[in-house]
Amino acid sequence: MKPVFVLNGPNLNLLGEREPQHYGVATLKDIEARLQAEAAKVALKLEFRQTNHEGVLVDWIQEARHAACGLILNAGAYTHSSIAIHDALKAVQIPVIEVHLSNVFARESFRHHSYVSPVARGVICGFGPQSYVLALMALSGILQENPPSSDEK
Ligand code: CA2
Repeated sequence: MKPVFVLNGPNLNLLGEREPQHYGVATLKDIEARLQAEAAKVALKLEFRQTNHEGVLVDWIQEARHAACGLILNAGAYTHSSIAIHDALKAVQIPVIEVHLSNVFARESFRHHSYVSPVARGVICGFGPQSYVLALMALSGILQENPPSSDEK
């Protein structure tokens, strides 16, 4: 089985350092460790990455088309601005779950629009690090219901 790609966008490398009122105290390494433990329970492999660069996210989304069985994406602030990421996701056949740590709808209005949501299978936001775990559980359910065909594995 191919891994699930978990892709994280700009500034998420700063988690745990500032803005705990929005993002909590866990670091991205803490989130990865927790998610790896949850993935092992449901027999999924994870490829967990972070970048501050929009084009790198686009490259990784394109890579996921062939190298991953599913995609969990926290595109950070690019969620609200990136048509390039929207277009890259349109070309993806595997299930994509959009995640956010914070409840973006309870924050500034510029965070209420997402270029990711229209091309995602579903969206989970507002549960802190648990958002990632819930996304993984959703993906695990989708993959159990619709297992990748043998040439997709
Ligand atoms: O809630 C989320 O997961 C977000 O994707 C986080 C982004 C934000 O732009 C989105 O609207 C919602 C921000 C990434 C983290 O930024 C930090 C900045 C300073 C310190 C810690 C994190």
